[in-house]
Amino acid sequence: MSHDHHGPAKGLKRWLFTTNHKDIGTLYLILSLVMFFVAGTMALVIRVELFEPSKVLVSPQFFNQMTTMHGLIMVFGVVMPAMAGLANWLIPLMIGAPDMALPRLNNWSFWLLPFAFSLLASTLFMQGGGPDFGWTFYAPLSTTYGPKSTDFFIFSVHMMGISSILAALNIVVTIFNMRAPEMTWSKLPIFVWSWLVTAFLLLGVMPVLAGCVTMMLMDRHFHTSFFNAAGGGDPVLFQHIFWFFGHPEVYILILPGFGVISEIIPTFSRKKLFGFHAMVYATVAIAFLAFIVWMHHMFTTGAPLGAQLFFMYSTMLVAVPTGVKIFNWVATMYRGSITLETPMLFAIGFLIFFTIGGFSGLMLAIVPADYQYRGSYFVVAHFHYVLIAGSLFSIMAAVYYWLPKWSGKMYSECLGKWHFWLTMIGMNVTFFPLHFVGLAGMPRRIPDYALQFTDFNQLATIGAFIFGFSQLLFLYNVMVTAMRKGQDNLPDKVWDGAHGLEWTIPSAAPYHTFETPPHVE
Ligand code: HEM
Ligand SMILES: [Cu+2]
Repeated sequence: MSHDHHGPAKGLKRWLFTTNHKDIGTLYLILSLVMFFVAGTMALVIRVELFEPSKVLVSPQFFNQMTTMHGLIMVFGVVMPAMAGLANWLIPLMIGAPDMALPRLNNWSFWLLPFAFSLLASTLFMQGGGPDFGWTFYAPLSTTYGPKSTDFFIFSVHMMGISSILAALNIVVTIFNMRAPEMTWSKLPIFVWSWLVTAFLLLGVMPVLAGCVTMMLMDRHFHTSFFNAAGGGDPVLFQHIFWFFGHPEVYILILPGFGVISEIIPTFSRKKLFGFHAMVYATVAIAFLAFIVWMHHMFTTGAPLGAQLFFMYSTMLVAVPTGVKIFNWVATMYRGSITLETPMLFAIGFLIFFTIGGFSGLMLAIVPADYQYRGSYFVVAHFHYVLIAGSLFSIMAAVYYWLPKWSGKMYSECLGKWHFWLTMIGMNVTFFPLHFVGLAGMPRRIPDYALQFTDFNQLATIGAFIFGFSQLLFLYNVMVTAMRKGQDNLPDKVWDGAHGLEWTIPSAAPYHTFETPPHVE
């Protein structure tokens, strides 16, 4: 029977109107890569300014705009879109579905983002400058004292929120309804499980963020006083609402990364993932705990002692399921036939540095000690270990791991290894010393500092440049691989230890896959 099999449309229209999960996955990943260099450049501006005390390059006000935009863009413009790109590419392939459940909605979820980020970036050119109140945009900095452009920031956050909610809905519906008939919950790949849990986190907290910025807008223009004590409100209310979103948000950035690592370590250890069910339960437990620890960001706002103790212990409890996961990853590697291709290097880098970030997290959970850490560079060092290792390393591991499947071509291992080692060295030279200047009392978000912090700050700045410029190797390697003509004749199963449905289809993955559901196992 003839069955007319149309490929992608040609030209710009293909990308604007596409409903194909692979195209949309690619779009997300490209957006993320572009924003990575934008936000990375901002980080380098910050680090140049901090090379020496007093003014080096930019005004204090611009410095504040840079720290704010760097954080906002890294979180919303780099990590979240990259994870969404992986979800789009991989979830249908891994569950044996022809596409996402709601393909047209999928196109809309993506295309909201370039508009949201263009709007956000344009605030830097507005009168009064862009957002300068930190990525946490605490009231009253963002309400009473925010620049005019804050309203555009609010609109931009609304658009990002809508995008995330729609994408999360799509992911949940796809996983529930589009699995191949024999794919039971206990056969669901661990990356898909991780994204399912993440999607519920998104659905739980993105509306809270939307509410938060809406209340800000009301306070700014419609004479409400949600966050204004003079009108009967309370700025601490802002922090409760923000962190009820903000803490789960950090797990939104990390859980899909856990899923990636749980796919890669078994492949390059040539063993099954140790403790699959425990891994799933641990993910769910982490997600649950994420909702009850938000106040650990607010220990110094004067909460009752009982509340402080509750949030201290509940925060420390997160170390239990996280410890289970780390134990299982190590147990998977134990006595495996390990090889160290680039994805595995990033996975092991993830394990080591995420563990360091986890331990500084435990330190931060201790209420009495928190009074020393609060607002210092110790916090900055902590969350960069968690985010660079937890999110960025797992995204990069994922790109190296699946790029041959996506493109049909193999990247350069040699360049990949250089990229890994320089990234790892750069990251540690940047952020390890910042633990110490933080403990010694150097405050974050301030363009100037006391003389005795100079040496470590210069080291950190050098590290940041090593880190930043080594990302050009990544860019080059990925671009050359993706754009090079022809194919490399790769087997379906690119990595000999790999498991899962995505390794049963040709490399490169054809434009349409699983039009009839595959047989599982
Ligand atoms: C080597 C790469 C990076 C460098 C050199 C860097 C550097 C910095 C610096 C210097 C700050 C300002 C700290 C302060 O003064 O408060 C900062 C803040 C921040 N960074 Fe990064 N960063 C990097 C990568 C990342 C990544 C990958 C993420 C997220 C995935 C990220 C998320 C943040 C956040 C959320 C803030 C807080 C912004 C705020 O306080 O409002 N950074 N970073
Ligand atoms: Cu938190």
